[in-house]
Amino acid sequence: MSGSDRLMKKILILSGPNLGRLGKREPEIYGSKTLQDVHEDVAQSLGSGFTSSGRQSNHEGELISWIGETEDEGIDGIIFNPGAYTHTSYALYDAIRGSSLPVIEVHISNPDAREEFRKTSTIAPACAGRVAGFGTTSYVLAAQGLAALLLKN
Ligand code: CA2
Repeated sequence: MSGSDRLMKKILILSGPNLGRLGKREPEIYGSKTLQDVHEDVAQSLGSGFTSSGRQSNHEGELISWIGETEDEGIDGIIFNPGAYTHTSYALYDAIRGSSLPVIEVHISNPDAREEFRKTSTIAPACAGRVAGFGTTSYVLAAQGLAALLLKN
């Protein structure tokens, strides 16, 4: 790792089940951008003091392992869209609680304006903040919020 790398704040963009199909199905709900497009939008929106990388998994255990490894990888904060695990996963809640990094919950749609089961987030109490309902721009807004938080601390 070079000296300048060490000065950069590292943001992980983490996405859960089915989000790898973004831009390919249900564009009326989730828009027409692919997850790769979204990762690039976030990277472009961040200032020069930040780097970002994106990962997606359909598997709860893999998401949990990745969250557990972030501190060792030198990551400073996480933007996390857990997909439908948002509404069911106490294991992801525990993983976020067990990490000392700030995690911002992000959603493309507004889960509170949809079906009843989407109104519960098991991870929300473990997160530093939440952005939802702005389409894929939610990821960019969450990155801006996280960047401000990281510069403050
Ligand atoms: O609005 C969000 O970002 C959600 O996290 C998306 C989840 C949903 O279960 C949450 O309630 C809200 C679903 C992601 C499914 O993504 C797809 C993308 C393209 C095609 C099909 C599914």
